[in-house]
Amino acid sequence: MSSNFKTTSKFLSLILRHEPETIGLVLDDKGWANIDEIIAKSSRPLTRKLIDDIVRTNDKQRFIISDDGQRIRANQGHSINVNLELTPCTPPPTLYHGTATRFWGSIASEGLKPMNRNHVHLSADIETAVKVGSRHGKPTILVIDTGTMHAKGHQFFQSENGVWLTKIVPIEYINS
Ligand code: HQG
Repeated sequence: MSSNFKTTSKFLSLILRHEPETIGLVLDDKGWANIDEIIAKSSRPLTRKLIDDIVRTNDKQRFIISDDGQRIRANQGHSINVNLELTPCTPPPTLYHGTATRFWGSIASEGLKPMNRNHVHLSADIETAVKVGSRHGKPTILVIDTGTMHAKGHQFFQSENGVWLTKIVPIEYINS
């Protein structure tokens, strides 16, 4: 991936998940932004082709373009409040959460919280969880008893790009 690709992808994550106001953009209540408006307001050299190429080739399929081709939104990871219209679904019996060892003390006392995002993010496989945890430091993998959580009434969602989401994970469902 070229560095222009990477920095533009990060820029799209920033404006579509966290701070649209940095370029004077307003997302609708479902998180969509008009692509021509992004291109017009961005101070970066953005083109429609570059955006299309990033959406198509993004390693984690972070973004999606609307059926009419005019709008774009992030599939997950928001800190701003958007309605992604996610449908509750049944998770596999076990999911994984990759975090850093330095967070364990706090997690052990209060469970997993969404922190700055709207959901706690869970991975279907250990390899992905290691990558997620490594972003924060020395990784540690928490094994989540999602089967029991779901049976006890906790809701789970799967984003368009396959990330599992839930509001919180109380400590009794976490095995380290
Ligand atoms: C930790 C990436 C202390 C939590 C990834 C995590 C993911 C606590 C950090 C997505 C805590 C938040 C999300 C508590 C949770 N005390 N620390 N009670 N509860 N934490 O980045 O899950 O590349 O907001 O363990 O692939 O690391 O951006 O969440 O370490 O899917 O597309 O607080 O971001 O996707 O960190 O990552 P984050 P995350 P993208």
